[in-house]
Parts: sequence; structure tokens; C-alpha cells
Amino acid sequence: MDKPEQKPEVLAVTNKLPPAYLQTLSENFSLLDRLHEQDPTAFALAAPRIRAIAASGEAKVPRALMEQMPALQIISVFGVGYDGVDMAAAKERGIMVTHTPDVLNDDVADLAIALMLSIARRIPQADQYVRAGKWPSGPMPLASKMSGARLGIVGLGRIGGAIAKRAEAFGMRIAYHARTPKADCAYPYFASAAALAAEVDYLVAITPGGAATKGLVNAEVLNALGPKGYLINVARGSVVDEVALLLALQEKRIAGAGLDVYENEPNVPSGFYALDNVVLTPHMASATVQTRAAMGALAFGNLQAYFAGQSALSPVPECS
Ligand code: A2R
Repeated sequence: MDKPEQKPEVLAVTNKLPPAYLQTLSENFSLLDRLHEQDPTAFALAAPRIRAIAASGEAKVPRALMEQMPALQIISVFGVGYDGVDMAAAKERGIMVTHTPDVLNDDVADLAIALMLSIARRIPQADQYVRAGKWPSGPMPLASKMSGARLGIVGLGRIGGAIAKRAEAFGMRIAYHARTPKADCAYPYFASAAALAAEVDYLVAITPGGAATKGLVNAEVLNALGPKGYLINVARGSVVDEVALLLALQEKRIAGAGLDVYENEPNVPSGFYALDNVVLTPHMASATVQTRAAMGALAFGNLQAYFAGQSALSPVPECS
């Protein structure tokens, strides 16, 4: 690490970084917490000295922001998805970009399964049913069985694999779609999301976000999933065509959806609120005490290693 009086200046770009992580950053670096938003004049003065950005998973780090920081060397993203970072701009400048893969696989996979069970077994509605005192009047309508059903995973990477592992314990029959078939993977591969959707009861989206996957789950895919099929999105809001999804749910062209991510967070299209066949969570897949601590440790570890002259711990693939 640099000597204390030479602590690198780090700009925190977000309002969502956990306090414990911010505390670690402020103890080890000269932390400028959201200075670009809070005090643009002070930011303009400090910007030439800033050597690092600590970004949240959802934070936007556009080219224009990077251009204001000529000494910028590293962007440490607190999350596995880094679609908010303009990678073309970072690569042109040779800026290192790191993220926090693997440490959140369990939590995201757990939430995917929880959303599947919630929508199939109507757990939020059941909770309301009991609280509203409706039980003495009779049982709820029967729900849908998840164990043994067919599961399609769109994006069989680190998290997709963790979802598959859990789904196997539920006796689910698993198939997947990605751009390329995975080596040594016994699950059936489908070359398109629509072809996969046509063969499954549950379709889980867990690809990266960004331009390459924008609208990957579109009206055609939803129609292929059909009136008995459920969609779960724990990827990015952009991966699903939200307008097409809302229509499909309203018209009951699919059975239901479990959503943790949205196109324009934290804004959720109000049309979803009126629907009984959707379960909505506020982008919380990795939001446990344990996992957020592990993500903070890795996001900090990347900055620490880089400024100690070592290799970053978990660079994004483009920087590996
Ligand atoms: O396409 P492949 O063969 O590279 O497989 C990856 C797949 N994938 C895609 N599938 C279809 N169309 C695409 N355009 C596309 N781009 C990528 O998604 C791979 O199977 C999977 C991503 O896996 P990992 O890179 O291991 O990511 P991880 O850690 O599972 O996280 C996925 C995303 C994050 O980027 C966050 O946005 C979200 O989950 O939390």
C-alpha cells in the first residue's frame, strides 16, 4: 500500500455501497463519497488526482465521467455484473475493471429458487390469506407443483450452475441456452431462448446485462413459454422486454413471473402492481449480511492488491 500521506484518492460512484465497505475504503484511501453528485465544483478540483472508482453493481460509469479523471487507473465494481461500466472507454485508456464473481452465487441461486417456489406455491398470497383471516372460510385454491418440473436456464454460468445444482435436488429436468454449449455439461442445450422456452415449465434468466442480451427474453420467447410457464429474472432488467412481459402477464399468455430486477430501477412499472401472477422483489438477490460482507472484502481486495503493485484479484474477463 502507499504510505498513509499518499493514500490514493477514490471516488465512490453510487449511493448504495454498504456502510462497512465505505468505512474500509475511507480507512485505506482518501475517499470522495459521491463528490461528483454532491459538489461538482469540488469534484472538478479533485478529479485530476482520482486514481480509482469504487462503483456499486448498478452504478453507471460512463465515458464522460472517466474523461474527467485523467489519472484514473482502476474501477472496482461491487457486484458481478459490470454492464454499467463503459468497457470500450475503459479499455481504450487501459483502465483495470474488477468485479465480485462467485462470492454471490449461492445467494442469487437461492433467490431464484425462492422466486420459483413463491410464484408456483403462491406464498405471498398465502401469507396475506392467513393474515386477512380468510382461512376459516375455506382453503386457498390449489397451487402448482415445482418439484419434478422442467427448468430452462438462460445463461448457464457460475450462478446458472448454482441454480441447476439446487434444481436437481428438486428433481427438476434441466436444459439451458447460452451462446455456446458448455463442455462436459449433460443438460440438453438449445440454440435459442425461444426453443428452450417451448420445452420448459420455468424459464430462469441469468445472463449478464448489456447490449448483447438486451431483450433476449422477448414476446416470442414468452409466447413459447406459454400459459402454463413461469419466468424468473435474476439477471438484469434489460434482459427481459418489460413491456412484452407486462402484456403477457396481463393477457395470461404466461402463468406468472418472479422478478428481482427491472429495466429502470428502482422504478417498477405500476402495471405489475395490479397483477396477482407476479412476485416482485427489490433487486435483493445478493443482499444478505454474509454475502455483502464477502463482496465488500473482494471489492476492497481488488483495490488493495492493485495499489500494492500486485495483480487484481478478480478482473473482469476483458481485463484478465
Ligand atoms: O454465451 P456464453 O456461452 O458465453 O454463456 C454465458 C451466458 N451468456 C449468454 N447467453 C445467451 N446470450 C448471450 N448474449 C449471452 N452472454 C452470456 O450467460 C454464461 O453461460 C452466462 C454468464 O455466466 P457468468 O459469466 O459465469 O456470469 P455469472 O457470474 O453467472 O453472472 C451472470 C449475471 C451477472 O452478469 C449479473 O448481471 C447477474 O448475473 O447477477
